[in-house]
Amino acid sequence: MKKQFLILSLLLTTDVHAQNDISTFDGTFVNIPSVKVGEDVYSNVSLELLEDLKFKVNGSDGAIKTSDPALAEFSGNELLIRTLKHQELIYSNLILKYEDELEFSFVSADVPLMTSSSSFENRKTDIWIDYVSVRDKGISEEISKDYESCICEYYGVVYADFDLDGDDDLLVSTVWWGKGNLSDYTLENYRSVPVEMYLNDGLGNFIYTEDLLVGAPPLASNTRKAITADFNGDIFPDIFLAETGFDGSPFPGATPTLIISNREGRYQAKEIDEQAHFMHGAASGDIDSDGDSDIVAVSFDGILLYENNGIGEFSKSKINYFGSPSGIFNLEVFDFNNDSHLDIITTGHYWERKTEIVFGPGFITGIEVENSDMTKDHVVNDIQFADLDADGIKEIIQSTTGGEGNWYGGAYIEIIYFDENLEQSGNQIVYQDPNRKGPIDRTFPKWIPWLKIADVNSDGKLDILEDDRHDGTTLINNGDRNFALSFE
Ligand SMILES: [Ca+2]
Ligand SMILES: [Ca+2]
Ligand SMILES: [Ca+2]
Ligand SMILES: [Ca+2]
Repeated sequence: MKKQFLILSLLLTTDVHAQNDISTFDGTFVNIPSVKVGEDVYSNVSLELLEDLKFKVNGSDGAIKTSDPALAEFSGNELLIRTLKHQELIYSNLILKYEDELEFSFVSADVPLMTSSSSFENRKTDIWIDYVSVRDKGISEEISKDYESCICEYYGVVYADFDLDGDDDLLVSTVWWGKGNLSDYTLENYRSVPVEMYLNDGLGNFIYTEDLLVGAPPLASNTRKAITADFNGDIFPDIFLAETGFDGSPFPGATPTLIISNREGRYQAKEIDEQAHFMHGAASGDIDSDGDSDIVAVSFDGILLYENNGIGEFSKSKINYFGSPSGIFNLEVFDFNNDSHLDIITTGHYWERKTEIVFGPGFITGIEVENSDMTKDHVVNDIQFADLDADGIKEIIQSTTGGEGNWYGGAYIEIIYFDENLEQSGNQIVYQDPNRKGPIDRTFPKWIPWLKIADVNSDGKLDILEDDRHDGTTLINNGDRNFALSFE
């Protein structure tokens, strides 16, 4: 009888979680769907607001023994409520101190940085850092030692407020190239590399941590792009890694990795696709306008859509418009024509396939983007969208480098202008250095994998930066389409 009751409670509790897995405050009552107390988890704990920010326990649906993570935790002295929704506001890390007779007093709370469903929007951050120096030397040396490689080249960089304390933290996913001269880069030697998470201490320092991970850091197989959005709708930002796997014949691919939060804000790798793909880029956004963040990815097997069911479970299909993905290596998801439907912008080996803007929600029509003569034989590494000249129309800002015959030689930044009818109206090369072809140990400037658009000198005009401050290419926007080059 007792056992049956337990199973029943478990079912009921699970059901409650699925429907409403966030703590809420309606102005009088705090409802917490799950509170961990020792080895028990209480469901639907209700606290009533008294005067002077004091709360009194109003009741609960009872407790079950479970090791499942919970949304809040009571230590005996303090109640930690990890996230709390009050009308449209979200609070995090609320601490209530236990007084007596089931009463608590409010101590503190944070306001987290909010995560958009658009991974492109989530690239924006106040942080501008040197990728090389931010990494913990001890950690990177330790990892590198095991892997006989410097593991100092990385394209997978995500800024997100993982601990919900109001500042952007960092996740980096490096690439294993063996000794770096490719002499030992074989399928037999090839290694996946653990991701590294760093928490912002609020003073500009990034502290390596494994505390927010369940178990050992997830391994990633040649991450070519990392994106962030809250895929399971629990406020905690999640991560998706577009991985190519071994970057050589026979291009076996890798299964893409989702690193997703649980109720305690701890992260775990989850496979969302059992098929291996050579995946070189990805972006997320609410493609089907049902409120959650879907993932679009570039792979040798086509342009893939992973449609989210709202709790971070995905079903895969192919976007037929693109046909063969040949020549496509990166993409963004962005509402380029401003009709409130997200569009997919693909790019890569420009000489094989031009950059295309394909319009949502149908993805049956698109337009091609013309590069300037100088960059027609280039690899387009990154595309950004911003209104730099303040005419109300967004430009494409792209980073390019050498293609066939001069692979990854040189660094170029180009702006592509459009008129109000979305007709392309001009191209402007604002930076070019054909000699940037640094080695993977970063002792000499290399091509530019990622751009950053930000008002770096606080004059109200958006500037163009290299996302990695290590080489620090900076184009200060002086207005009237004039840019002044410097290096930070
Ligand atoms: Ca943070
Ligand atoms: Ca999440
Ligand atoms: Ca969706
Ligand atoms: Ca659109």
